Amino acid sequence: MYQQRIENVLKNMEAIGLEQMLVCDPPSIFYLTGRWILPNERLLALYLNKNGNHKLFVNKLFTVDGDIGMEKVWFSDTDPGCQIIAGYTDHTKPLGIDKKMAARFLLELMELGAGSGFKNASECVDAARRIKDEDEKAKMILASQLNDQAMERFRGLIKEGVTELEVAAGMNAIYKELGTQGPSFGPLVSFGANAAIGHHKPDGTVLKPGDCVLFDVGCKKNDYCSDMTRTFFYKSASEKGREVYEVVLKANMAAEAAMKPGMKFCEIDKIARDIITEAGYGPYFTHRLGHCIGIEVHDAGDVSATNQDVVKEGMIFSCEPGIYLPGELGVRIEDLVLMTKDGAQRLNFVSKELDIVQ
Ligand SMILES: [Mn+2]
Repeated sequence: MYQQRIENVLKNMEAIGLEQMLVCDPPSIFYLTGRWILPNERLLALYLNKNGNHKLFVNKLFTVDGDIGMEKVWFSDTDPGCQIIAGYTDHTKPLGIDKKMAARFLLELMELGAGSGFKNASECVDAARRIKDEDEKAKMILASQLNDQAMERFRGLIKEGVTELEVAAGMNAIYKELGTQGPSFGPLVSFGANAAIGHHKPDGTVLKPGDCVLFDVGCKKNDYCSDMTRTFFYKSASEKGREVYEVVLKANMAAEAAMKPGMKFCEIDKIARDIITEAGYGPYFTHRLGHCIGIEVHDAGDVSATNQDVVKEGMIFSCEPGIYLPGELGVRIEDLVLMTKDGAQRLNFVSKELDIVQ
């Protein structure tokens, strides 16, 4: 287990009056123990207690290699898992529960009186995960370096007559050649009007001269994710396409340049959104500016108009403004940034200048 990370979570629990909690989210359990366990529908829970008596409750069907610095409590498919957990929890104190605990397990724990009350405590873990330690920063930087190399090669897949599916197949092969664990999502490639459709999945659409080509791509390396978007044009770019591109680029760069610890996430979103709105495209920027990222491509926490949380050193999140003109084109430009005391340290270095591939 990672002692410092667990201590950070315990500190966050203390701040909301909790001495014990159950973590069920597999990425959070990986974050705290270094072990990936994917239980599907079965019960899996990491019990954290202020007194240091942490335990991992896990079905015997799964493998948890080696000493993880805490007791592993094994049960079988026919054992009463929730009763076993309730045999360890302090029934006189509130019990924190995370977002991934299935309702059927929580209801049973409530019936068993496993805590004096039950509290959503996801944020205790999520807030810790948002601030990367040195090991995580190094892994995130490497994943983005590989993603930069991948993007340079994806550009070379833009050729006369290709389909989105063919390009996507090429992208998967490139991620493999670069020694990654594969894409962290998608990967997404959209031609022309498809780029205006949120999360369009690659299909048989054939590339045409004048199309925009939007790549929203990321890979996993050492279990950490990268995520970047670049939008190219093929053969030519219409006047509208160029104008939209320049507005999105300005919004992306202005937000990145302004980021400082101590700001609120919503203030960063506003910088980018105001530029797009002033250019007359406000209604066509249809999503939040960004999201936190780490073990998951969308970690909890986002750069949005409603998030009042304060940006802190060590956070890594995306800056990805976009403009989507239905039936016509879509442009998005996305980097990951690491927040340092001096501002945003960009993790992606692929050129953002308008690039018309011939
Ligand atoms: Mn993203």
